[in-house]
Amino acid sequence: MSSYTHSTHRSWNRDQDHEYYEHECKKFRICIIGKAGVGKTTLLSKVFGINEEEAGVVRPGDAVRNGGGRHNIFDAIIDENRNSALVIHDSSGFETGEEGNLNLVKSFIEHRSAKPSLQEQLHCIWYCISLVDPRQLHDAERDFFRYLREKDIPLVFVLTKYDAFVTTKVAEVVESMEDATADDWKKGRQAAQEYISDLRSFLEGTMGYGVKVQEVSKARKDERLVKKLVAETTAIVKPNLRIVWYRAQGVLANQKRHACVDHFPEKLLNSLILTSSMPLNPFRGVQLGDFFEHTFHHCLTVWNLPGQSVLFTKDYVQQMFREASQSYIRRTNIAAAIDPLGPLDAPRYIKVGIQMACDLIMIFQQLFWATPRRQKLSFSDLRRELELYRESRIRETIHRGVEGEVNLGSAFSVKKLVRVVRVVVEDGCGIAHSEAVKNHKPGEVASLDEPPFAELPESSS
Ligand SMILES: Nc1nc2c(ncn2[C@@H]2O[C@H](COP(=O)(O)OP(=O)(O)OP(=O)(O)O)[C@@H](O)[C@H]2O)c(=O)[nH]1
Ligand SMILES: [Mg+2]
Repeated sequence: MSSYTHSTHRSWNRDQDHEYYEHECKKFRICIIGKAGVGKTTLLSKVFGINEEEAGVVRPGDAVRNGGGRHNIFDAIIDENRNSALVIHDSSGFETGEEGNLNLVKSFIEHRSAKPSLQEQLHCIWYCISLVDPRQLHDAERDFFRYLREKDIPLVFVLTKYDAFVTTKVAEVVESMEDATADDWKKGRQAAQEYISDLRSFLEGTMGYGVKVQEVSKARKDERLVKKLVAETTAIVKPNLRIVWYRAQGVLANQKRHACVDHFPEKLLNSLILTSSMPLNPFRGVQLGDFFEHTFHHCLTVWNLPGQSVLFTKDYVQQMFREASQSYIRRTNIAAAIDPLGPLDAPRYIKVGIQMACDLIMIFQQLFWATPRRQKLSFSDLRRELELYRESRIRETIHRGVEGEVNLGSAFSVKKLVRVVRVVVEDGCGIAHSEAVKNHKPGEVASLDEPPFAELPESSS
């Protein structure tokens, strides 16, 4: 065991962190509306890793019940273990012509709008319309859209089952689906897009120009559509809620990565600088351990991986992360306690701290990519990924990068250190990208649910 064990008993100050990352708001509150069977539950599980059957339901004025089951829109669906940054309100399916249902939704929206705190208000609405639903939009729904238009709540129209819709378009022109050529599929997609653009014009007519409309599907090949939905939603989420949204969404690693760097707690860097530069400070090693622990919690907060709240509470898990980052740190640690040089040598300790921070961000990203977000992270996944990281070229590159960037000119400025983390992490992503491309076999992405290259700048198309 390393010499850090003493610091693992120190408890992390939750309240402070909440204050820091979440301002007045700890959870993103989203409301999803749509007729029966349009795919609401499927979408929620894709984007947020939430399974309604497993999640807890909070009835107003009631305690948390386990096992969702039947619920109505007033119930708050919460699953701390899978996604600690999210509250869902699901309208549950209603049938065409059931005006009563939309009135219930309306009274729910009124009820939430009247809440005094940001935390209790609705932060976003996804209104789902199935592309393959023969049921047309009816008058009550159109009235409801006009009602939503007057509300100051970010709203996206989500057109579901795009995959099935394209298939029906292809089926309209071929004798049998087996005979469909690549060209037929292309035409099918074109026809689908034409229909969507008509629907968009209609919605623009009702809601005003600039209304957000995004088609999605549950098919793996259409993952980019779900990503677009997340990106579109980000664009309209109120700025003071963005960080909570970044935490809640389980689709875009780059949002989480940037949030992790841009919101790196200044307090932490300040104390790293301070303790490193005190001459003859016998506690530098301990303080490096604290720095690690707080950075670890910062990553946990932002990456918000499914299952982390159960898995990561164990001391030895943090220990495993430490070893993946700095299996050779003990020497530095001992040297830190006896080194008489003080400020002159401080960059070296700051370097170790910054390397740990960059490692953690890279490891969390790797865990995010490697475990499909609908699955909880398991202990064996974790062990495998940490092992991979430890042996990877990425760690080497990161450490070398920090060596090069941290010097007497940058080591004592919080701003400059954040910049170092940003530059080094982006370089590390470049390596991750090229390795992913190298190892990527077409049609074999199951183990890499989300190929990282899909969202790195080099491959944005
Ligand atoms: N082809 C296709 N099927 C989908 C898609 N999304 C959902 N489905 C299927 O549609 C059915 C209903 O999906 P759910 O997610 O349960 O729909 P829901 O809106 O939650 O339904 P209620 O809870 O009854 O209101 C399931 O069989 C899903 O597998 C999609 O994008 N494409
Ligand atoms: Mg459902």
